[in-house]
Amino acid sequence: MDDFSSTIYGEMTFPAKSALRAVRVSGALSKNALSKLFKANMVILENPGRLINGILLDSRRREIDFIMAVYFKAPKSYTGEDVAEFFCHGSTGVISSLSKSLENLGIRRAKNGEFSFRAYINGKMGIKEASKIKRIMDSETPYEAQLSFLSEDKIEKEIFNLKDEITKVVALWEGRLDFVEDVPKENKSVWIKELKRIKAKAENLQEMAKRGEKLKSGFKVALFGRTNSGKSSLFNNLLGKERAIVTPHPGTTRDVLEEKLEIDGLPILFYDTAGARKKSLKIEKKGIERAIEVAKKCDLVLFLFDGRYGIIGKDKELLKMFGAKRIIFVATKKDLYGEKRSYPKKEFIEISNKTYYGMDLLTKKIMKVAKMDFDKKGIMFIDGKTKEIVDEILKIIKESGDFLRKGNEVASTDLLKRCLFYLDNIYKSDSLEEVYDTIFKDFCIGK
Ligand SMILES: Nc1nc2c(ncn2[C@@H]2O[C@H](COP(=O)(O)OP(=O)(O)OP(=O)(O)O)[C@@H](O)[C@H]2O)c(=O)[nH]1
Ligand SMILES: [Mg+2]
Repeated sequence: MDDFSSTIYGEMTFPAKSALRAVRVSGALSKNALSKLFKANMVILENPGRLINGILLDSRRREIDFIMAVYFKAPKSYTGEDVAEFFCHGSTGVISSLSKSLENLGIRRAKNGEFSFRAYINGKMGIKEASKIKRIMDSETPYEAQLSFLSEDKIEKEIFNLKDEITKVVALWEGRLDFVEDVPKENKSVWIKELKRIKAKAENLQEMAKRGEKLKSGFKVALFGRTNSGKSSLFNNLLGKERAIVTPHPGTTRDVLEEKLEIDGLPILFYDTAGARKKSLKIEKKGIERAIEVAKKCDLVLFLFDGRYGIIGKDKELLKMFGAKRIIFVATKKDLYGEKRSYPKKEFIEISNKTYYGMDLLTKKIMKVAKMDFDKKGIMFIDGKTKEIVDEILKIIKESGDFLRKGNEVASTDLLKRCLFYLDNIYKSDSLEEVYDTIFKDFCIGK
């Protein structure tokens, strides 16, 4: 990764037949590339930053395509080096010809993220901006993209607040220690209270990061209930396709099915599970165990029951397993019983998989719960390094508390100072190799 003197090229667009494909070149030979491979009425090298119409040539100056090209003169370019960009017709033949010609000029293919890495080396972007770009590129839903854009500034602000809080407490404690050797017992609770304030802030940060991770993986919803309650039918209706097999026979679904949907810009994962019944076969039992296991891990359980019978016998047994988990009770087969039923103590939604009665309401309810988890204020995407630092800080705060309780205020203060050291290092760069591996390696070739 230390070969910064070579000129590199990479395709910026997706390599497929399309309206347009673009190739970027960066380094000292960019000018060569333009003067040898681009022909126009205007001298492109004398017009930096201007997109110019012309003709693409190959190494033997044969005409290949009508294209547009632009020249950026160092340091006023993305990478900080001389840059040439070629916007060609989206043809495999044209791009192959251009690649070959560039290689003939001694220009090599870029590695993933190498343009951005050079931009970083040349001071064109910091770690913070690079992390932001990485996150934006990784986002899969509009909501995620929006949050990715805000994330880095939010992390910086939160880290700053935490640092500020710790600095204040350290100053306070050091000041007190200058005056008294032994802290009186009655004052100890004040120290502990101060430490708890910091801990709450750090925990909040950790919590927001966890939500960020959850947003990446999706909000998980399990469809759970007895055999024949209509889980697979609802699963199919939610997805708008016949994904799961539906039959009138109890015990149709034997394993867990998973499908991702985007609703209101949020990724929602639905799990169809095997239903339980009184006399389950051996194979069904395995399925039911898996169903319980999956449902326990989900963020929300839709507990389905046949609306004609309500929550009975086995349902109650199954319900006990979920403890405090968020559950929406769903009475199915509304088309078969008409009158609104009421079952003791449980609030429930009535639906019909046949007439789609109640489907909108059910979706709204699911999204209401999901949105609570994905509230913008409470989410942050943090990278692995920051996550490790936050975890470490929480560990140190805990140790600092242990020392306080043992009456060793000096040791607790020293530990808190260590937290400050860690926080100072969040936006400090590691070795170039590490920076490349943690951020730029995942970028695409032309980025
Ligand atoms: N009339 C009516 N029939 C339904 C409704 N929902 C499901 N069914 C029928 O009930 C039977 C069982 O439906 P499934 O969706 O396979 O039920 P399940 O809960 O997945 O069953 P298992 O996979 O065996 O646990 C099928 O014959 C469905 O057509 C509904 O809302 N109304
Ligand atoms: Mg089923």
